Amino acid sequence: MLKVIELFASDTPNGKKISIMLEEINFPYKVTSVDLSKGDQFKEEFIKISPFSKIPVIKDSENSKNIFGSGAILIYLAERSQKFYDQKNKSNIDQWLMAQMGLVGPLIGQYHSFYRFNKGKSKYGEERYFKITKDLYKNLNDRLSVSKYLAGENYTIADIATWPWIARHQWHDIGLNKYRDLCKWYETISEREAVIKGYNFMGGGKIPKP
Ligand SMILES: N[C@@H](CCC(=O)N[C@@H](CS)C(=O)NCC(=O)O)C(=O)O
Repeated sequence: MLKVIELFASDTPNGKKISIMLEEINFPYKVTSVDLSKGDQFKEEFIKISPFSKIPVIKDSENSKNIFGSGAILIYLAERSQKFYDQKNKSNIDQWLMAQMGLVGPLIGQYHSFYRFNKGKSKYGEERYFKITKDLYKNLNDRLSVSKYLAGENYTIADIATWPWIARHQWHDIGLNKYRDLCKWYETISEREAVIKGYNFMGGGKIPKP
């Protein structure tokens, strides 16, 4: 019987990546909420396990390990469960996972900051990140027009990392429906039981339809 993994998170795309993964691999876990609006991430105790003051973090007491950073956590859990990270396809999965870490997450995150949370403060910022986000939708759509999932024929941690960002599509005012293959991928993943459960890990509700 596996020991319970503690997930420190907030109800954000980076948090949901890990709850979805934990549901997918069926590992027992409990969620400790980190309230970013109250500054919990800057508390001394939290910085000990998350040096950049970011969620998500996991504590795996079975292996006496704390891991910060969603990419590292996904790889760790995939290796631990032997799921969604086929070593024969590793370099492909890594490429798409790192593209999420370096591009999809941080850039769409900036778009949220300018367009969703600080509308009217910077026309330049809103326009810049709107264009970048639209380009990312196109890049992902192009990839998914020739590949069922991001790293090939199978669902992997690259999809688990990317999907929660597209699940914020209603904030983006781009129109997910206009991107046929991205939309199909989004809907296929949205139907997975683990995704439905993991998405709602902090009571955030139902997955938004395209
Ligand atoms: N590269 C990190 C990024 C994590 C991240 O940006 N987390 C955000 C929430 S989605 C956060 O904790 N923000 C708190 C802050 O910036 O103060 C990862 O993939 O885990």
